[in-house]
Formats: sequence, C-alpha cells, structure tokens
Amino acid sequence: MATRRVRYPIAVVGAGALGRLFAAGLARVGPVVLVARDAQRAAALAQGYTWVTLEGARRVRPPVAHPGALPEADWVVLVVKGPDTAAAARLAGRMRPKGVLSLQNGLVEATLRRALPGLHAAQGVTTEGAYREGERVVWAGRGETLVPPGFEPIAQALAQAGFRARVEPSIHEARLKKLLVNLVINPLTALARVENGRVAEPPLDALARRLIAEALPVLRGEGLELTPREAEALVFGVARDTARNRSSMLQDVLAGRPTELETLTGAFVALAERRGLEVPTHRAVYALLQAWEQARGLGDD
Ligand code: KPL
Repeated sequence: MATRRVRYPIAVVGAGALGRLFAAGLARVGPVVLVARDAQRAAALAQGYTWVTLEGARRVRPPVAHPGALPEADWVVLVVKGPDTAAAARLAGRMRPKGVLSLQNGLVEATLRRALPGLHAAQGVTTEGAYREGERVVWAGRGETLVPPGFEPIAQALAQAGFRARVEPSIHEARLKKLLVNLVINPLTALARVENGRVAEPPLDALARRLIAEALPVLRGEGLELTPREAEALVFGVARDTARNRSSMLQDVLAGRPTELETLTGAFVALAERRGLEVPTHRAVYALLQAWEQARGLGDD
C-alpha cells in the first residue's frame, strides 16, 4: 500500500541564501519545508543553520526535503538560480501544489509555464538582500516581495513572518523594474567585488547610469515606462536599501560558482539585439564576466 506523503502549506525550493532566509522566517509562524538540491545537502541542512538579522543571531531548523524524498505542498516558492528553473519547476509540480510562485531573478515565467502546463504558476519579485557565510545566512537588507494576484496565501504567510510582502496587480511592470535593478547591481558588484551600496557611489555610479540609460529603451519596448531620473532613483534606492548585502552574482563569483550571467545580462543583450538597439556597456560587462566564468571552466563552452 502506498504511504501518504506529508503535506505542508508552503515549500521553498532552493536552499541558497534567499531560500534559507524565507524558510527560516516562515518556520516561525507555521509549517514550511525547505527543499535542497540533493540528499547530501539536505542532510547537512537538517542539522540546522544560523540566521543572522539586525536583532542578532538565532539557530533555526526548518524541516528539509530533497528530490528523492519529496513531501506534498499547497504552495511552492521557487528561489533557484535562473538556469535551474525548468528542472526546479518540474520538481515543484511533483509536490501536487495549488500554485508555484517564482521569486527568481530574470524573466523566467515563460520557462515556468512551459515546465508546468495547466498549473497555476507565475513569477513575482523580491528585493530581499541575503547572503551566506558558511552555514550562516545573513539578512543584510530589508527588501520587499511582490506577488501576482492569485498567490495571496503566500503574501499573507510572508507578511506574518515579518517580511514586507503584498499582492501587486501590475506585476509585469514590477518584474521589469527588478530586471533593471539586477542588470545594474549584479554585474557591477560582481566585477568590482563590492557590496550593493557602492553602486550608488563614485566611481561605480557613473557606470550604473550608463547601464540604466542603455537599458531603458529596451525595457520600454517590453512595457516599462520610466524616465532616467525615476530609473536611477529605483536602482540607487535598492542599492542603498541593501547597502550591506552581497548581490547573488557577487556571492557566486566569490564562491567560484556559475553565475546568472546568461539569464540576466545574456538574455538582455539578446533582447536588445532582436529590437535592433545598441547596449555596448552591457556587452562589456557581459564579456568580462563571461571571460571570468570561462577561465574557471564554469561557462557554457
Ligand atoms: O536581487 C538581488 C540580487 O542580489 O540578486 C538584489 C535585489 C540586488 C539584492 O542583492
């Protein structure tokens, strides 16, 4: 006789900094399971980890699962890296959820929907800043999490857990704004090996302004109407709000892991090309980071 699987209200798929942050917070207010990449990582996480906030450090031990022993879940939150979207979405589908919400960087909704035909799946946005330091996860910058209509239970659970979270009807615009933020902060912090706040200061702010100016016509074509002033206020605002955070791309570079270069700057440069628009500064940061990845055998070739 088949044994019944445990069913959680929420599962977080992806045990990087953000996954650990959300799971630690959510575990304070209700059951949540954190799904790691494999049994070995799950076993290490099951020992617990340290969650560092401005108020201090505490030991947390949310339940952990892995692809070989998956529970069921009402709602799944995906926080894996861009290139892992399709595989993680299929995994999420095996948990028989009511809905799958991605809080990843880049524009991944099309991939998500292809991987989960007929399932309620969409992409939201988070600007929470967290990084890992060994087994510790540091909540280094309070951001905001916006979820599309239809995912109210996730917004409510996150808000109860102390995160700033709400339903955002104009989610497409929010996703494009987040993409702009990531196109500027992530490559600059990864190349200069600095925390997010430095993007709003000389000398990086000048480079940031160029990346913003080049990105705006391309993003306008996708439906984002922002003046350069508004766009700069947005990007520098996130940089300042998460000033002490290490961007996800910087964390990958420091750990010698492949970055989200292809699903962020790579995808953006390809989009600009399709629209016949020049984005030379984005191409330059792309080439520099691609060279770094290839020199370490991390890139595609
Ligand atoms: O999304 C982020 C990332 O690091 O990937 C920001 C918002 C820039 C926070 O660090």
